[in-house]
Parts: sequence; structure tokens; C-alpha cells
Amino acid sequence: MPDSHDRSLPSPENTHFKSVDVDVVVVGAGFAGLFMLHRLRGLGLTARAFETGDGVGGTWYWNRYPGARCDVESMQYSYQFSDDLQQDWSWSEKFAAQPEILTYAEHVADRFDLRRDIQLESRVAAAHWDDATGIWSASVEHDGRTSTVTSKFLILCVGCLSAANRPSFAGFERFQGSHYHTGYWPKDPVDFTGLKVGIIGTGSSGIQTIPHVAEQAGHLTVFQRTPNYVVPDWNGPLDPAYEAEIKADYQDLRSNAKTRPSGIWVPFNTDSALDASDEERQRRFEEFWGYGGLGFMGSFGDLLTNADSNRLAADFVRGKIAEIVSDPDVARKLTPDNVLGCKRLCVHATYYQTFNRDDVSLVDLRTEGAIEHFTETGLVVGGVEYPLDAVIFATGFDAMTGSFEKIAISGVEGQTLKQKWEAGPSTYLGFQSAGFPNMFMVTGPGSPSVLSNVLLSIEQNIEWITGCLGTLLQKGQSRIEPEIDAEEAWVEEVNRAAGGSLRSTCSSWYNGANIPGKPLVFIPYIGGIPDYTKACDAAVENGYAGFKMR
Ligand code: NA7
Repeated sequence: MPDSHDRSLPSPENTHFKSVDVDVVVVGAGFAGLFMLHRLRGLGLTARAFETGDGVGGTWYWNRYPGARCDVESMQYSYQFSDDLQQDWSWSEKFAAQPEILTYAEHVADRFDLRRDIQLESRVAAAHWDDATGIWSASVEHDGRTSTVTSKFLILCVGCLSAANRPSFAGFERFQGSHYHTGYWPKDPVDFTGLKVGIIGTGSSGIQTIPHVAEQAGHLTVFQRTPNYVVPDWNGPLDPAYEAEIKADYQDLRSNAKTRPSGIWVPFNTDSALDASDEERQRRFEEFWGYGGLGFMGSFGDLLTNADSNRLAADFVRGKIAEIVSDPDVARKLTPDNVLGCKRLCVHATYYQTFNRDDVSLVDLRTEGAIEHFTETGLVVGGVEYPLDAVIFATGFDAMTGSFEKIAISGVEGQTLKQKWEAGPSTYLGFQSAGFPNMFMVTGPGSPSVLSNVLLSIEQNIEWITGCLGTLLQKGQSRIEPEIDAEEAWVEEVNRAAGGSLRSTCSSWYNGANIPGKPLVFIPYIGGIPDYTKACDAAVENGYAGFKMR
């Protein structure tokens, strides 16, 4: 289906890419891979996307744990490149759940006839750049065999949260019960009825899973290392009047969203929490608590830049926990003492209420002892064995770099991406890394990615890459990579921006602290969508300044 952004460029026959299998290898068929394929077709390039899963959808294919749901409103967590698509699609809920988002991804694949260029159940295990020929060779594992696919360009649409982190616990191999990871949840529903279930991890995934499993399990034991702040989403059916209002001028919402650092349009204020009277501050926090979702952080303008303001907001949420959780000891264990929103703010309407159930118990790994080891029948913490029939790892991801580094990528002179990023990832604008010509990343390290409405970021990144490839082809050139100086300056800018936010002050997956041995570097660009877009556009306006094209 055509859309207004299709570009008309030389057809592949007119390009000089005849010596390769396809012009472009795309890795991944999630939201980024799907849209990238669509745009590459618009450029007249041949492309093939390789996807490990047996279906499209990426993150929303793998994260099918009970309760999985997006924390960005559906009307905004959706593609905007096709007005027909955004007008035709109707979301059933304010915040869509995983099955509906997956159905949407499948619809997009069908609607734009993308499946014919997607090879499923095919993992790109390695990719090697040959500097003499200017060709990428990807090793693709499919059906027990490995084949090589050559291309001029390699575009990594691998997602930010796609390399699951499953910490190794002593004795795990002895455990006779069943085990799951939220990021690789089985396709067939899991029945926990009557079982003794344990869950390790209380980040967004654990917090969404816990209330659902508690409904089913005989007993649920939650093993919590760090309590998180959870704000309600007040999710419900999408209001048809609201939907109609947005659709009457969808562009207005999309444009407004792009003016916000997060790329999400929700009510916000710019004043300081310190300037408000106690009554006004309380009223404002209540108002934003009532609004629901991540927008709580918009109650005042300085919650992520002023520690004192942040503390006032954190105290408000702590007060809510004390009100909701009946057992003061459990409430105390559930109460975070770190900066609000430093780790990603979690969203759920009934998470805290779940701990009022008799069949749910909380083990605080900070005060009751670390996880010691598994036995055949349970988990030992602080010398106490908790009997378990099943354990759920909600232990997160090797975020933002893991999905790139798990592919053995080697560039100029055989340098691997993993070697280059040993002390932390280094990219120019998140798009490219010097020494890896013709390789592009979508929502790569150094881009706003996970700190934004990631679908908006995906589209912005892909439009930029499309424009860049189009320019390269029009100039009759075939190779692009960043200038090392430009890349280093961007890494500095990413670090400078991180230094201005309270988000860089705690251990989180934003700065690699969740993975033992990972360099402690704030990975995404926290300068916000407007500044990032400005930097991307400036590079283009200045003739792709900072990139070497030839
Ligand atoms: P997160 O947010 O990284 O959460 C992982 C949780 O697992 C977190 O509570 C961790 O505690 C805990 N964890 C990790 N390793 C261990 C060990 N070894 N022992 C005990 N507990 C552990 O991942 P999610 O999947 O929940 O969410 C990731 C993003 O996906 C989310 O923000 C959304 O954007 C979607 P810790 O906090 O490190 O003490």
C-alpha cells in the first residue's frame, strides 16, 4: 500500500549492487524491521529481513508473559507513517496488551505485503565486513544449517530489550520444577493453577506478571532485590470520543508529541515542585496520580533534575504504598528509597494491592539474604528454603547493547563490535559506529530509544536512514561511516546530557549496572527527542556532516 513518503530512486538494476544476494540485510522483523523493509522498497532496493522468531513483532512476539502491556498510550504507540493505517486501526484499550500489539504488527506486515521479504526462524549469528569488496556477509542459521547472505548494507533492527538476562544461580540445573523468562515466554499459555510459584525480579515485567500469576497460583513468592515505584495506569477500554477526537487531527497529536523530550504527549507542567505550596503540591500529585501512567513525572517540571523536588514526589508515592498495603512490614519492604524514575517508572493499577492477598508473600533479598542456591524443589534465601513448582525469571535484559553484541559483528580489519564497545558503546547519533561501514542501527546506543516512545524513535531513525541511503545512491556512492571525531563528540554529548539528569545516579539497565561486568556508562541519549532530532537534521542540512561518504 503506497504512502505519501515513498521515494522514487534508481531501481536495483540501475545500482551497482549486482554482486550481492540482496542490497540490504535487515536483522529483525519487529516494529523497526517491518518499517525498514517498507522504506527500502520505496528506495528501490532489494532487502531481506531475518527474524529468529517464527512470527513478526520482535519484543511483542517474545514478551508474551501474562499481563504484558505497553506503558505508552496505544493512540501514540503506533506507526504514523501511513495516515490510512492510523485512521483504519482501532485500539480496544487505552494501553494495549501484548496480544493486541502483536496483532497490529502482523496486520502491518500483511497490509504492506512485507512477509515475502522476511525469513522467519532464521538467526543472524554473525556478520563480517570485507573492506576490499565493500560487502557484508551475514551467517544465517536456519533449520540446523548456516548459510551466507551477502549485501551492501547491514541494518540492525534488533531492538533495545531483546537479549534476555538470566543470572546464573547455583544449583539451578538441579531444580526439577518448570522455569520461564518473561522475555522468552512460551506461545502456549502456562497454567499455574494450584502451583507454588516463585518470581525473581520486580522491574516492569515482574510487576505486570505478579498480579496475573497471583490470581492463578496456589501460592506466589516474590523475590525482590530492589523495590520499584509503581504508578497506576487506570487502563480501560479506549474512549470512542477520545479516539474520534484524535483521528480528526492525528497530525496535531503527533506533532505535539515530537516537542516533548519523551516523544509522548501527556499533560505536563514546567514549574518546580519546590515553588508550590504544600497544598498545591499535594493537589498536583493527586491530579497526576489520577491521570495515570508515566505522565505522573509531568506533575512538575524538575522531578528528574532537582533531587529535592524528586524527593517530594517520591514521598507522595511512598505514602500511597503505605495507604494501599495493609501489612506495614510488607509495605516497608515494598517502599523504594531511591530516586523516583531513576530506574524506569513502573505502571500497574493493582500491583501493590496484590500483596494484601494471603497467597502472596514477599521475600526482601536486601534484608533476608541473597539468593543462595536452588535445590531440586525450591530456592534457598538466607538459609530458608522456599518450595517451588515453578520459577519465573523477570530479571530483564542486557539492554541496548546486548542485542547488537550477541551477533558476532566484525568490521574493518576484523575488529569486532564487542571489542570496540568494550568500555561502552560508541556511535554517531546512534546510527553508525566508525569501523563498521554501511552498517546502521535503529534505536542504537546514543539515541533516545528506550527513553522515548520507541515507535516514534523507530520511525524517526528509519526516515533518517532512508534519506541517507537515498542521498548516497543519488550521488552514485556506495560507502558511509562516521568520522571518528564526530562519533567521539557525540559520545561526549550523550555523557554530558546524562550528567544533567537524576537518572544517571542509580543502578539501572540504562547504565549497564544490571549486568555484572558491563561497563557503567549511561547508554541512551537523554537530551530528548527535540534536541536529538535537531542534531540528526543538522547533520543532513550540512551535507551529512560527521559522515564519510564515498
Ligand atoms: P528490569 O527492569 O531490568 O528488572 C529486572 C528485575 O530483576 C529487577 O527487579 C532486578 O533487581 C531483578 N534482578 C536481576 N538480576 C537479579 C538477581 N541476580 N537476583 C535478584 N534479582 C535480580 O527488567 P524488566 O524485564 O522488568 O523490564 C525491562 C524493560 O522492559 C522495562 O523497563 C520496560 O521498558 C520493558 P535490581 O533492580 O537489579 O536490584
